[in-house]
Amino acid sequence: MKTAPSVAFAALVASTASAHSIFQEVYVNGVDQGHINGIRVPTYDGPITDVTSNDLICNGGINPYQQPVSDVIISVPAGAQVTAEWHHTLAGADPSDSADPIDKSHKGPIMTYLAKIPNATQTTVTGLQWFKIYEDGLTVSTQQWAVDRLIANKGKVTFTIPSCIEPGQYLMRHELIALHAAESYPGAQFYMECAQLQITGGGSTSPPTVSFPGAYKGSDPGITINIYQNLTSYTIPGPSVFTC
Ligand SMILES: *[C@@H]1O[C@H](CO)[C@@H](O)[C@H](O)[C@H]1NC(C)=O
Ligand SMILES: *[C@@H]1O[C@H](CO)[C@@H](O)[C@H](O)[C@H]1NC(C)=O
Ligand SMILES: [Cu+2]
Repeated sequence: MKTAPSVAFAALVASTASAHSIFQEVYVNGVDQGHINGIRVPTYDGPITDVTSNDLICNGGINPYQQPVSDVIISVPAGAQVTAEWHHTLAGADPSDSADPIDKSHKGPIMTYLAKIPNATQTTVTGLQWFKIYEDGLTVSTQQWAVDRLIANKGKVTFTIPSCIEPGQYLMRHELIALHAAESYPGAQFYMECAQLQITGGGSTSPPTVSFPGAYKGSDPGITINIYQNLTSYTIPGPSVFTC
């Protein structure tokens, strides 16, 4: 039987209105850094939908941070493999929750950015210069999204810290965009948290950077999109991934 798309769409949005997610744990070369250690986590798992908001930088704001905000700075050798782990709520993994790590309706891309910062625990996050180190979008041949892979991997996403960047303190902005309601803007749901890193080793390369807010527009083809069709391409928002 055929259901009118608008009815199916409305039902989907209603049934998944609170099935959100929080990036809440970091692993460095496979070593667990501890639950919510070194990450600015909000208590509420809801999205940011305004690409011009300062809340798009490191969340917080309309989703207030869990207090006290972690003062841990995670040490990461340049070139290391970092794993980010997401769960539906701050309580962590819950195998009995069908929306953990995130509801399967929340299809979309996953990205990681870094920005140098004088002090990784400082409150101010405006004015930083960001570069993208990882992105995963849509596999067209299977119509599998990065979020489908995240769910299959029980909330974990692994990527590499570039080996040539300068040592120092950084924020790592790890982001998931859910596109289930993205047919018009605002509609896409931006989920992100920032981890506090001390990158060691490395080199002296300064990648080209973008600003948040600023890097995304509501009209970006990867932000305003109807995903309820067989897509022949998907353009991940933001700059291209920096490689050494
Ligand atoms: C870094 O920022 C935190 C939070 O504002 C502050 O407590 C700490 O003293 C700062 N560290 C340095 C070295 O300035
Ligand atoms: C996408 O294509 C597959 C295989 O041709 C088809 O079964 C499916 O119904 C299509 N989905 C949509 C949303 O058009
Ligand atoms: Cu949600």
